[in-house]
Amino acid sequence: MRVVDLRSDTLTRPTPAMSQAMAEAEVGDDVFGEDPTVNKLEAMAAERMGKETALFVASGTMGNLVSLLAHCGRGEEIILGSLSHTFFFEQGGSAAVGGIHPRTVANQPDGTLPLAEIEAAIRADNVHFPITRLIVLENTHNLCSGYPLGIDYMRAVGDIARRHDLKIHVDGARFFNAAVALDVPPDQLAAEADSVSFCLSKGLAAPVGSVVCGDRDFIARARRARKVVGGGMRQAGVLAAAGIVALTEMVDRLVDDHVNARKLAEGLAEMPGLSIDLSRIKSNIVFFELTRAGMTVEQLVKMLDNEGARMLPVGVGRIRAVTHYHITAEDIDYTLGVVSRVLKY
Ligand code: TLP
Repeated sequence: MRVVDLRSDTLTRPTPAMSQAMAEAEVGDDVFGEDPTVNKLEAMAAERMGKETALFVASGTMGNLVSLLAHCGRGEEIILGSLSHTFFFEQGGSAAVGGIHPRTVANQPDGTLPLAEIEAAIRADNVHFPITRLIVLENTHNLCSGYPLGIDYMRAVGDIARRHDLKIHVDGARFFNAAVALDVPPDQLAAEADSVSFCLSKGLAAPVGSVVCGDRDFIARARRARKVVGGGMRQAGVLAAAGIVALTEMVDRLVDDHVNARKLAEGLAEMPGLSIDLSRIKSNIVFFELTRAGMTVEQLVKMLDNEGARMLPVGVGRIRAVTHYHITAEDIDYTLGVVSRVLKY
């Protein structure tokens, strides 16, 4: 049976060019700093983000964890969104591993944290309080429909951070989706961030890996943190080789994923029993709600699955579909056919 799998862009498999680059990669021991392919990927990533240097890590979760460990000490506090991946989906790793205290601010539907609330969350100098060190933003924002945070918003947060001597970390798992959606160069979008972590293994289709970018001192601390969490990889050039292809060949095509997401959303909007706000479709993530009585989200997802269209139930009454490299415009037509058939049962 034909299966169109929209559960996540993490499902992407390496392209033929990636497989070839991996097979032919020149490698060395990266813990010794001697893997030329890792070094090349890190240099390319830093250049794209307009940062001094970079660090190749195993995953987005590891990228965020080592960044937080590099920015903060035990008992220090980060301000982050109540719906952020770092708060929601990373096992509270920065608290569990680093003793870093999370202070959440409610995300707005567009993924932002209200500026006044960020400011209000910053601790005064008082013996009772933890010390605020870092603001964590997410771009694009996964649980907020893949919304991109724009340059103006970044500048406003940058201004707060400067005034209070705080750092900014961006969980940019889908940072290139944000840059493409906003049509801005990634380095400009990253300009206010002290560190940005982006994933090679989501829409960019590499099999493994993320890259953390920042200044040399920060990356030196992140490198130590990576080692203590067991992320010192050896001949990691076989993975970095795919990452280089991802950065070279897979960024510009993200626009196709955004077009397909919109096409899917417009089709779903026509169907009775579903509710979707089309104004919220900005990148490759589509959230919609089931409004039809007598059917649960889990039942709907199961029926879709049986008919060859896979999506993910996320939160109460919500379903997520994510477009990516393996999803064509024709797959969207097929998916819409499946949804409409299933809803008629
Ligand atoms: N997100 C995954 C799941 O964990 C939910 C997905 O399918 O979307 N930051 C953001 C914004 C993410 O969306 C993810 C993964 C991560 C970090 C973590 O990346 P990995 O899975 O590489 O550790």
